[in-house]
Amino acid sequence: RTGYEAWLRYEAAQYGIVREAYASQCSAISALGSSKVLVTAVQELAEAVGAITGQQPKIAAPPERLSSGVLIGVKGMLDPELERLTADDTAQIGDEGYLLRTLPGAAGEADRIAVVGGSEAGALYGVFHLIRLMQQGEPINALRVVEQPANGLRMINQWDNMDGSIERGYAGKSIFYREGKFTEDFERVRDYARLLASVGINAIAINNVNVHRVETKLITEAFESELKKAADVFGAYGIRIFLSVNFASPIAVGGLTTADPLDSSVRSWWADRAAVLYRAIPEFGGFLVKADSEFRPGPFTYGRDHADGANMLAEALAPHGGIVIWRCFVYNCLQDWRDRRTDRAKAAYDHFTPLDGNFADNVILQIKNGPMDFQVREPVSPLFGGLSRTNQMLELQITQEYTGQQKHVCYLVPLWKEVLDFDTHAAGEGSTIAKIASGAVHNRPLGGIAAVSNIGDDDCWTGHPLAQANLYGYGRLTWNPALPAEQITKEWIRRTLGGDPSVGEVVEDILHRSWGIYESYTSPLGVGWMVNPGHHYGPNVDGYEYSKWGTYHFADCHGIGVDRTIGTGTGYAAQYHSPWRETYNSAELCPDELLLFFHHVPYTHALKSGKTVIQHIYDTHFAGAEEALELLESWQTLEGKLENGYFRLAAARLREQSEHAKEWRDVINTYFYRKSGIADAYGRLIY
Ligand code: BDP
Repeated sequence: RTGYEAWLRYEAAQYGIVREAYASQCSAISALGSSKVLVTAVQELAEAVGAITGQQPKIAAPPERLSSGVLIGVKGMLDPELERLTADDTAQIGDEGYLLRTLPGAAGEADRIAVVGGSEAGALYGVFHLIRLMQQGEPINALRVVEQPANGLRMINQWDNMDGSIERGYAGKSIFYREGKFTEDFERVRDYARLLASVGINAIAINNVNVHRVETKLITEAFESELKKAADVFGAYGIRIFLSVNFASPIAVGGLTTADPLDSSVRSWWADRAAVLYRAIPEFGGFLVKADSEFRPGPFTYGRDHADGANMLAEALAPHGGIVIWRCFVYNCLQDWRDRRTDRAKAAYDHFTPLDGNFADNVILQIKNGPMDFQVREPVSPLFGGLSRTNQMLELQITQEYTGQQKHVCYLVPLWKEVLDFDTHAAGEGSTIAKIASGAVHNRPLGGIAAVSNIGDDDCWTGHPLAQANLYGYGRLTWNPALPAEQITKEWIRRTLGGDPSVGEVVEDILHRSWGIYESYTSPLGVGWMVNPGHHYGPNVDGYEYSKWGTYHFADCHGIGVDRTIGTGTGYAAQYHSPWRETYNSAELCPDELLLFFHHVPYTHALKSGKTVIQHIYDTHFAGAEEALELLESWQTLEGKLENGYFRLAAARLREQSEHAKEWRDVINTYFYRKSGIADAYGRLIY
């Protein structure tokens, strides 16, 4: 299956001398313990070493001790000698961290490699690090690596429905469900767990946040055995499972007449549910909740606020160590488009900042990166800067709902880096999103990053083979948000496509240009949307303009953009700390790429680049469509250098992208030419 192995594709090491070195350094593997995650770690390493070196390592059965080879264990549970030799380093690792260290072997023996985790999962991450080094041909003879994840929760959200469909899925059907049931064959789920664990993911919500009728039953006994199975499969890779729950479950499956979070029968119903779930699955993670949003039920029905709702569930889960992840994607999706004072962008902040400090310690608020909805360009959600006494986590979207639906290549790592590095100034300089989400800025007990998955049962997992890089990069960033995008890209290429530098250069260039190119031929200057309603693919400038969703551009014959300033506009800019508030509030200071998100300006408004808004629109759309074609052309130079199926799959998508980019260009340029009546300075418009 083309692309199925993704970045865990093990080629024999290129040079004999390297192969030999790895083979002798990893000639044997032993685990100091026999728990299921350590067993996984041993198997994974053995498989990788076998494939990379051509020699199968010996696997020592515990408690047999090896005098050379790779020793895998958990800090505090090693033998006294190893404990002593690694103590300096392991003192620095917490729960999921690890140490990789070369230690001298016994007299006359070769060196040993110790992989010591702060927990079993930590040891597994250490093993995957070692594998990563070998896939890249790096030396492993003098290792001293100490790693600790920046985020406690490194999570994936599946938007899978039990009928087998995936909301916003662009890579086939669910690998989890078919026709209202769990799949019988968990092999593919296991392979997914491997991919996720290999980049450090430790949590997964296995059903859509929009919980329909069948999925509501996931918390009942009806699915207990399948849930247990899923939990075991993921558990063997150190990943906890979560369920998205329906806030109205007490009514829908509990036979109660209310779901009021302050009602005692409701509270005890949820407590019983939690107890039953945890009896079956002691390592169950908890609940993910979308409430009072896009027609989902929630506490508002009962005149309660979201802290009441979240805390009620938190109380049910707390005795079992479970957590509630409560989404902040809450806004009025039935607004009056004629009323320019309402602003969807303000909603999350307005709903949640008054509740800061009211949430239980085992509640985390999950906040989308931007205030709207995963557009190609948005400012960072101001809610991150508006909460200091509440656990928060960042929500990203790997699935490319608004960024080309895995037909277009759009490498999102650079976008995510911008988000993570954004300094909110919430607690002075350095209050970046990365540090707020991890909990570091406000010293919060819980935090992390979640993202909507982009995989399905498609052979290559992600529809577009290059979209695998987004899943990979996402995982790497949850572990360490400070990793440079270029490093992530290089790693992914090397591991997935091998070491041919002429391939690497081309693919790296394609990935790194892709977000900018996509942005340039789609909606301009941060204004967003302009897509076909419903499925969200392809251009439709007024698709959402006169509808209730709160997603407008306000283009008329004079100008375009949303006035979100403090004086004349919706006042959204006031939700930011200085200096962003002033920066965004001023059309002169506002960065070009976000101008139309914050300001309504005439088409003749001069950007910092010196161009007018209208000429910028024309230029970027002409250039973007041309560059999309260049992506295809440069991919075509790889023919014969990649596995043929893989090559053709991506080529077909890039061809579709280049065609579709022309459609975007023409629809957008024509629309604005007609609206503005201003001709292109270079006479390229023929309509
Ligand atoms: C939007 C999607 C919709 C999701 C919603 C959400 O269009 O399918 O249900 O977000 O995040 O991006 O809940």
